[in-house]
Amino acid sequence: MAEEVKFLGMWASPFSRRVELALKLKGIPYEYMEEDLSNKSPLLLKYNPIHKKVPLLVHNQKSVAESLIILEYLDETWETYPLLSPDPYERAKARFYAKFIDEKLLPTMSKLVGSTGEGKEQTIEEFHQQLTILEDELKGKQFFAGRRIGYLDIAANLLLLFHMAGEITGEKILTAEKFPFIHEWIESLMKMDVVNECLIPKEKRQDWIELSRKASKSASN
Ligand SMILES: N[C@@H](CCC(=O)N[C@@H](CS)C(=O)NCC(=O)O)C(=O)O
Repeated sequence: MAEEVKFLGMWASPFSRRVELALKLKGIPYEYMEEDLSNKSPLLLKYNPIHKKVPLLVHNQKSVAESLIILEYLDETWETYPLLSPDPYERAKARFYAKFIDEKLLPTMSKLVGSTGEGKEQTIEEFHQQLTILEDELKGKQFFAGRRIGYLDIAANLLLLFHMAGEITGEKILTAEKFPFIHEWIESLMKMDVVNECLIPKEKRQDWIELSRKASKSASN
């Protein structure tokens, strides 16, 4: 049976970009459907009635939600370009840090995007402590997964996007002096065509920064 893969995403969504990168690395043919999150499609509401969020994968009419779960599903379903190591301990570590990124780093990052003045220094300090954990994990390696990018490198795309935002706003918090390994990791990723194809398009980056600021403000209200 021919595989039918639909991927519902949204251009500014970092979680959608994770799925896009995994699909491309694995060479899986798919149909991309851009969602308007202010007017969600019947397909999204039907297949993701619990969260109603993107990204969403619909594989032969079966839906899978949540970006990290989608990455694992893709890896278990398609053998091409394995994202997770065959070693159980390496897999456990990759999952642990991906969870750390979503549960700890992301809220700090969102706080930083929306914050000015009071409390910002403290948030930067918190962010630096969290980055140090990832810096240590990356020490001595080109990528989190070793010599090529894998599951955790894809999950850590939030760092890449944060760095990209800093290049535009001039606010450089993630510096090469403080975080040489993360910086080198970013530089290596930015040299890869497939990664660049899965970033926010250049002409939309200013809009994306505005959207992120609005989202972080409404989350903190
Ligand atoms: N934990 C989810 C987060 C997904 C998420 O927050 N998606 C946002 C776009 S970036 C969304 O669809 N928001 C729509 C809404 O909240 O109604 C994942 O990893 O996929």
